[in-house]
Amino acid sequence: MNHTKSHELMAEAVKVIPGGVNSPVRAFKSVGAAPVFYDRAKGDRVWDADGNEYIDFVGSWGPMILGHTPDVVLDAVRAQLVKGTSFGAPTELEVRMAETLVEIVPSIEMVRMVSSGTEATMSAIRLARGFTGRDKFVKFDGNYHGHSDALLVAAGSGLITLGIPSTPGVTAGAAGDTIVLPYNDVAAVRAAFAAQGEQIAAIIVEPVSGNMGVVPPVPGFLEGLRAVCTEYGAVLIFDEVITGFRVALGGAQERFGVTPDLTTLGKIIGGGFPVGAFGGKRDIMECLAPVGPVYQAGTLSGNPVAMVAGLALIDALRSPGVYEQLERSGARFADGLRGAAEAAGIATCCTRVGSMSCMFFTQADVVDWPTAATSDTALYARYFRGMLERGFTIAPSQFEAAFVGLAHTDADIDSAVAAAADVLCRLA
Ligand code: KE4
Repeated sequence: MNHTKSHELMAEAVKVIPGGVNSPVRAFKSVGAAPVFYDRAKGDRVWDADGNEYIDFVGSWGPMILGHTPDVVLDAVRAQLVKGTSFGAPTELEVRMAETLVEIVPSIEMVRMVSSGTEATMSAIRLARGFTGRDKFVKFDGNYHGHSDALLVAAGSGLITLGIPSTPGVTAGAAGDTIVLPYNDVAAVRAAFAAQGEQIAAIIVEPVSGNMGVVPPVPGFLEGLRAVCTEYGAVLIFDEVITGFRVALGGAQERFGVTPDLTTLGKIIGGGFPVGAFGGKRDIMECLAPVGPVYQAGTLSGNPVAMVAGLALIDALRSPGVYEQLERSGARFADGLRGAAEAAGIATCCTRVGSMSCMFFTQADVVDWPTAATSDTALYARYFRGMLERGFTIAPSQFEAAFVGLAHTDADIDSAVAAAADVLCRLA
């Protein structure tokens, strides 16, 4: 493939943007390739600046569950653009979005819109601290909840991709109340609460980890977190920025039948526009200004363009059979890759929840960060480059998720599996 234009753009980009990218994982640092600059997309296809066509399994890191530029979203956005792109004042659209989230997400009785997942999780932690009057909170090794200071501790996604153990600029004071525990380890959570439970405001968890690769909750993990939070009066926060509307219409909390006190959302609910949300129990949410004393704000919060895009996308996801199709396509993709690796004699641990999946290049049973970390990232990098050259975009990191959406046909999935088989047998 010819990547001349992408290389030229990268040479210009690095002069004016740190690393040439506006988010580190886009730099392809861990996969030994020069980043590809995208030009356009439709359905499950993306085209780069050189006109190369790819079948896309990144999907903008999750939002493109309908595929790229779905007509229902484009039509809604076009109609809104001429009415106004931002008012800094309340609109009916925000009411309809809030009512939709309240109706669909089991834990949400009230919700506040923001403009990113980072804002959502940062605000949820502050709210939990304000509600309980406690300072400490629990997160899990390998979970990524955006880049606010207190959450950039033992975080996943770009930090583990780039091997950044801790981030300069995050002060001991900012991170000193963050308790990091092993994912899928309820005993460790119980021990931490036994020791200092009266100081712990919240547990925040990815109910299905998507930022150390895909790591499902082991049976009893989410239920255990729920029980401990109830016992100690701590706030259970499900960070469903990835899993929300992905693993079920009502997210992981619907799929696994465990209801948190607060939920954070992002990605899918914006239909590809900048959006985040945090919501939950009324008595907690009403601690937020202007009702209560916990301050949180945002110029573009509830942006009307993002609202119509998200409402159109969510409406499409409510059609009968959508999640059955996502389940089938997710399984077709993940099972196909697993079979290709087995045929090539390459040890992998393949994980999947619905239409999000990961192929870890390890023979370990991946259940947490230490087991995920046994993956051969150099081998993954060779696999990534092989797939890219064959016209398939997958996550430029072993420690991210692959996403299948409604635009992926069986034929496109099968062609990705065939390409993977060809790449993997050359890696063995
Ligand atoms: P944003 O601030 O990037 O919108 O959301 C932060 C966030 C919060 N919670 C979870 C579970 C998330 O996965 C994310 C962001 N996800 C990463 C990809 N794993 C975004 C990609 C990037 O950083 O460029």
